[in-house]
Amino acid sequence: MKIVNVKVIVCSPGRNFVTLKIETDEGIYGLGDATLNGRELSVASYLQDHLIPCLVGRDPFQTEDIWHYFYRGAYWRRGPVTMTAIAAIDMALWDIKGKALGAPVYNLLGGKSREGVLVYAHANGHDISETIDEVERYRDMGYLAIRAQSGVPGLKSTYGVPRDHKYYEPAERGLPSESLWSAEEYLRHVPRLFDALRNKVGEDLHLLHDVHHRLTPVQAARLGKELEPYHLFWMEDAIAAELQDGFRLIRRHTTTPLAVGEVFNSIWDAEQLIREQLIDYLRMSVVHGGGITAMKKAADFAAVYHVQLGSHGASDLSPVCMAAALHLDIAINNFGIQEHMLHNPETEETFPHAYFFRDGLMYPGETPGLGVDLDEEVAARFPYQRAYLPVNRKEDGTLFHW
Ligand code: GCO
Ligand code: MG
Repeated sequence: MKIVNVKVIVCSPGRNFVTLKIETDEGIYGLGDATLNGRELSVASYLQDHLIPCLVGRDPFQTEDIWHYFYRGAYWRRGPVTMTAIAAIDMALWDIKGKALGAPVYNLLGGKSREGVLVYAHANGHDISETIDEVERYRDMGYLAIRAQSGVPGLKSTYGVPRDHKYYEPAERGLPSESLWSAEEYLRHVPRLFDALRNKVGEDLHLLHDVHHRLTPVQAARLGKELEPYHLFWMEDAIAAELQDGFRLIRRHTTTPLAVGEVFNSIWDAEQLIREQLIDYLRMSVVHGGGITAMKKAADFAAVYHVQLGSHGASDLSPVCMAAALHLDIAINNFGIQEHMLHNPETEETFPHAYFFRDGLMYPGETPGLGVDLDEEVAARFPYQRAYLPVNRKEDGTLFHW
């Protein structure tokens, strides 16, 4: 089999997605997600201008060699743009391999280690009582694990909470908006949120929380400690993790489980965190972590240190990535949980898929390959629109982590 044609499809059914389609001389094609939120066109260009010319003519079964060709062969390594582009190629090749062999991709990765994939939903509200209502709504939909975020008194906008009452989507059309941050207000508020939530929903529901990189190590240690009575499934991205050593301090002070890594793009971003057992869950995703080939190895490395996978699955990761994540999640032994943020109806129409949700778990389906398609006619109705994630400042104007 030979790769004969490769195209990049950029569409915006409510938000931007970049999809790679690799076509072969046998009529089989594969899809890969290449979406990097707010930087979509850079990945499209990296693919179009630099990778696709080297891909045409190759045997799509050579996933390992092709991965190394683009990783080592570029000389310049790592980085979100590069690794997202490599990931898209890798996903599409696994999709082709599965279709050609008549096998769902999970069967090529070791088969099913479990019947279904535990997922967590997103509940958010402008205040504690709205957040509690949302948690209960998701619990009624069957979710067994729910992330809870709430507006912070004194702050105009907060990560994870939509401005209006619509569904949360951090990227906004136009130029970046700015939000204001106060660690003091936030640190006072979050323990109250989880105290109220546990009182209302009891102990059985898994509760999660995302700090979104905004604390210092000692502040994160304090929050983790104060949240201990509420038994969180995890506290996510407590600090900005470039400084992997920062997690040592947090770990020393709290038994609240720690998750990190949605912005990581290589195992080297997490190597120390995993080797020193400073985290419990690795959040790196198939789309930003270099594809199925790279993520299977990252999961196997993490397994040695009893770290589990808890992949990023926000709405900016397309249904192609969600399908790839579910095939990996169901296959590996050290799976923990998968994020599941619902896509809007336009996105669902653009990307028909075999995966589904039932009673708190997700299933990749039995279709050969990844089990996801792209309806190009529908996609053409939704052209690209420039959009950015917000930027964040401290109250005195200092630019901070968003
Ligand atoms: C999450 C994330 C998202 C990201 C978004 C960035 O845990 O789902 O933190 O909300 O901010 O995916 O593109
Ligand atoms: Mg997050």
